[in-house]
Amino acid sequence: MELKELADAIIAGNRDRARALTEQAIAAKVAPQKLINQGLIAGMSVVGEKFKNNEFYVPEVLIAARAMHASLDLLRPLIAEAGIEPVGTVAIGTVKGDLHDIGKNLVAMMLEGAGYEVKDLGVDVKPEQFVEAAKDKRVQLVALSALLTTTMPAMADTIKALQEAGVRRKIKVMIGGAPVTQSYADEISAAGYAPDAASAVDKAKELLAA
Ligand code: B1M
Repeated sequence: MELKELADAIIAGNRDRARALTEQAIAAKVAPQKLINQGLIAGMSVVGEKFKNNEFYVPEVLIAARAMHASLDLLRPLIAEAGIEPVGTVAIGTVKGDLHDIGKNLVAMMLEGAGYEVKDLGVDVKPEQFVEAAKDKRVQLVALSALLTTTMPAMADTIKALQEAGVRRKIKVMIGGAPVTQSYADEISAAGYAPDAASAVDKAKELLAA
């Protein structure tokens, strides 16, 4: 089976086709890892590029992510059975006091599409909840989202809490959200900043490779 067809179905956001192609591939005993790399990740990286270049907008990305999830849902039991390791584990959330989650969800979906295991902590996540999540030894990256200038200080508080709990050394912190900038990331000593969901995947790769 040509896995480009699966990637194309994801790019087109065609959930039924993505599901049918995945079922066919599973029946043909294509390795789940190959399906993930050459189908799901390949498709979602094109989606990410198109989003970055303003060829795709939020609705197209959400529809593509829905198709990706339809395929991933069929693959999950096989991945567990085969003991395939994710490329990394990320704990993500919108910081304390902030209820905006559309951008955070896009970042989470793109990371998942790139092969990361994502622990989504939701919205209004307190520093101590991030600390708790970071204690999980699989978590290598803590990703903080904020959409309000008034909640940006909660990013600094979270970094401080991670430091005080002694978990900062084993994880990297990435921040993002409309009012957030690279200079703010520098100011609060976050390891990385990304302006959009596709760049967040690039930044996660860069930080985890370092
Ligand atoms: Co609110 N809101 N909102 N809002 N809201 C904004 C953010 C605002 C700019 C509107 C405005 O005044 N023009 C303004 C903030 C002003 C400021 O602080 N500078 C604002 C305000 C003031 C408020 C309230 C205080 C309003 C009130 O009640 N008086 C209130 C606060 C509630 C709270 O959080 N405690 C509030 C509430 C809400 C709703 C609940 C109604 C709703 C949120 C629904 C939801 O998220 N489930 C809402 C919405 C929808 C918006 C706007 C219209 C859209 C935000 C959005 O989803 N954008 C927004 C105005 C606007 O942007 N036009 C606004 C689309 C999304 C894809 O973009 O989230 O930026 P974004 O995510 C991007 C990047 O930023 C980046 O990647 C994403 C994809 O490219 N990114 C990351 C995000 N997180 C990242 C993390 C990363 C890396 C990249 O690494 C970890």
